[in-house]
Amino acid sequence: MKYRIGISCYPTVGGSGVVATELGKQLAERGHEVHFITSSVPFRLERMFPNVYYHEVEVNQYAVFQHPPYDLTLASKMAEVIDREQLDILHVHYAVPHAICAILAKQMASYPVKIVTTLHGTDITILGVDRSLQPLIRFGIEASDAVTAVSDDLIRQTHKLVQTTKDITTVYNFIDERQYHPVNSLHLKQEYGILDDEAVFIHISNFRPVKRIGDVISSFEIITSRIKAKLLLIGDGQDLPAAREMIREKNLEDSVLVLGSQKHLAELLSISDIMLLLSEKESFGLVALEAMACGVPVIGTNIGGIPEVIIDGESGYLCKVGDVEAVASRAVELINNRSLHQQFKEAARSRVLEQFHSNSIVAKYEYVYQQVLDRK
Ligand code: GMT
Repeated sequence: MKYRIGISCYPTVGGSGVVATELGKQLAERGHEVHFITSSVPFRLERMFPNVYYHEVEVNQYAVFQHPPYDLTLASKMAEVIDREQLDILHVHYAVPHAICAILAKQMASYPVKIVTTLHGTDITILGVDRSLQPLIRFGIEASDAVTAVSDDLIRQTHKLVQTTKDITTVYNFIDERQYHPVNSLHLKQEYGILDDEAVFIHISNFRPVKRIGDVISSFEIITSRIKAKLLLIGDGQDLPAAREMIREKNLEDSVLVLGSQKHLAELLSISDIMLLLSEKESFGLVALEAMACGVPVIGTNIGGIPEVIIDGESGYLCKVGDVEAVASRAVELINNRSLHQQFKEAARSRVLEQFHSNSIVAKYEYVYQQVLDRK
């Protein structure tokens, strides 16, 4: 069956926006008609794709409103698109605000659309602890026709924090394998002044406090006292100035390359030996999957959904949050054991292709759509 599917997400850089956009692109490739309803063109929608349409949510400021009414404008746009395009499914990413907007839109529209909500983590583990938002999140989840979450751990967290018994299905994240695979980008090493005998560590994030950038730098400080290494920091966010300060204080300016937001991640990952993902909250860790797809083992924290992505001792290592000594020891051990490192690289890539392949993940979403549409 081919469906007409509306997708709403935050279109800016961020895991949930990336997953929503990649899903839309893959659904369109499989013959579905996909309508993005977002405040700007999703950043991964970098060119025209057949079967993909974009409906802009234009938020105007009126003197009567104290704040620009994004949620209301979105709901109204959703209702318009549901009826005009006769959407079978409105797939929203985030319980708040997007599921709430979708529920409102469904009430306004005449066409019998079904709402599928995907929880990504930030909407639950950060907003879900805010008592003033809890009832709203619970309502968004319970009034959706189907709810998916990006890890089993996120389902447990949702049931606990939001106090709902709603049936939620795990649908793991995926990457586009055509984009994330090992590439020959050795020239970058020369351009960045990375020597042949230096191990390359990489961290990619939005530099929010949950990512614990301080732990990444502290682990690297220990690592670089034991082996020759460079650290690539990719991304931008509120903790980047503090990270720069820490790098300066620790005299690591020559070995930490702060590269800011970058587009060609497969090239940067392909020159990296190990990724560090030391977050205190992480419902999945899409960057870990991107790294693994490029053959990069990941040392991550044993929290949230990370243990569902990285198999400890096979495709990377898991350490306690804040245990920078353990992270450094594991990293040095892996770099010093070339054959083990090679084994981890292969295991990381195989894991992505076997457990998180886009074909099987997108098929799971199609199955969720089919189930809600079959349910009258
Ligand atoms: O990690 C972030 O801060 C961005 C955030 C988002 O909402 O875009 O990412 C969340 O969703 C991603 C895609 O499902 C997951 O891979 C991330 O683990 C999750 N972030 C957190 O749970 C902190």
